[in-house]
Amino acid sequence: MFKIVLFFVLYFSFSIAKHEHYDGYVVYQITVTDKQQAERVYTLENELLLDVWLYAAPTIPGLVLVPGPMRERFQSEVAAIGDTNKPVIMLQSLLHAREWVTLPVTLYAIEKLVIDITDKNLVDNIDWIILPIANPDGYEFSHEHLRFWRKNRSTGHTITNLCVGVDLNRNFGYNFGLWSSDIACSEAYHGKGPFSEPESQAVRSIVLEHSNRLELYFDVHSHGSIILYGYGDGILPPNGLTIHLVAVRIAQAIDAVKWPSKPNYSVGNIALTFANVSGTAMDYVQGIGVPLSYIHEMPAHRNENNSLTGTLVDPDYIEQAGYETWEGIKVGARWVLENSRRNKH
Ligand SMILES: *[C@@H]1O[C@H](CO)[C@@H](O)[C@H](O)[C@H]1NC(C)=O
Ligand SMILES: *[C@@H]1O[C@H](CO)[C@@H](O)[C@H](O)[C@H]1NC(C)=O
Ligand SMILES: *[C@@H]1O[C@H](CO)[C@@H](O)[C@H](O)[C@H]1NC(C)=O
Ligand SMILES: CC(=O)N[C@H]1CO[C@H](CO)[C@@H](O)[C@@H]1O
Ligand SMILES: [Zn+2]
Repeated sequence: MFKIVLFFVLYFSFSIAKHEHYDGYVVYQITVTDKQQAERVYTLENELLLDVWLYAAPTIPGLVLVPGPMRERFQSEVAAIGDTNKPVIMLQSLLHAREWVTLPVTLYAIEKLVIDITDKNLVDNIDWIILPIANPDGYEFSHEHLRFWRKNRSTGHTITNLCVGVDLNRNFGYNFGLWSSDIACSEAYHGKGPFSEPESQAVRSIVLEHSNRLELYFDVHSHGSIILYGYGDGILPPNGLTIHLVAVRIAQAIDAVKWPSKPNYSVGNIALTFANVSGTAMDYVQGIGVPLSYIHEMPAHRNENNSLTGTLVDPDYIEQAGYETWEGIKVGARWVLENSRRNKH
């Protein structure tokens, strides 16, 4: 019957108040083959209180926003042909609040998947999950108060609330607490326990919901011009060679279009390149069996080596940041299409 595609998931569950309305909403792309099917979408619009962004016609796929509680009914109405076999790729930015230059990367990807589609096979054959602001309260705080705020804004870690916030990229349940700080005032404070924070819980639930199809997890940070992979204790996953190879290809694709003033990307295991780390989202996702999981560190602002000023954003670089990183993401996506676990049987 219909061909529906999970287009993107609006995980606004921890967004600021005016967006709470969209908690759990999902946007589906619908392809219809005849007029009757197109009319069926009209009737579903009223039955299920759908918000139709774009009506489907036999020549044009439609876009439909489905409220969370209606997802199951919507899927059973139209999803009999629905494709739940596609690989999933997840892109994420702003887990660390101050790393503003990571946002253009995910927004540019959305642009290339929804508006300015030049690689249709990546749209048609992959389900993309994009979480542009993984740490919304910290991000807002870095705009309103302290530009270099990194953590989330959770309280209750000290008696007087002198120090606020947990480093979300130390709060995930992999090697939790081994090489992070238990001091609330530290920038690398890991929180009261693994997944103590709603933001890391939200990422976990997205990842677990799609774990059997999730092939590539790409967590964008700033800065360092480096693509990092697990594990944070220096032990390589069994497919470490593949993880490294795909990262090199992604890096080379970005290098080919980067600004000449920026260094080439490098690639490596995070512990061997920097230091042992624990509780990263990357390691957690790798650890549940997702084949490719990366931290992608964007180039430093004006090649600054300082960990704070390197995260600043040159307005001229914003579009380039999105463009060049998408060149790399596409390479990863194509690799997934050719090698996903689904193709192996
Ligand atoms: C990093 O973790 C590995 C594995 O647990 C351990 O052997 C090594 O000593 C650690 N390195 C540091 C600097 O703590
Ligand atoms: C950067 O990478 C390109 C291609 O990957 C290579 O040709 C070039 O020599 C590299 N530059 C440096 C400085 O290593
Ligand atoms: C950052 O460090 C690199 C390597 O040491 C050096 O080449 C570069 O000039 C430094 N950048 C700045 C802005 O100092
Ligand atoms: C997303 C989320 O849970 N944000 C919380 C961060 O911490 C502040 C302060 O405790 C809460 O008000 C937010 O709800
Ligand atoms: Zn970061």
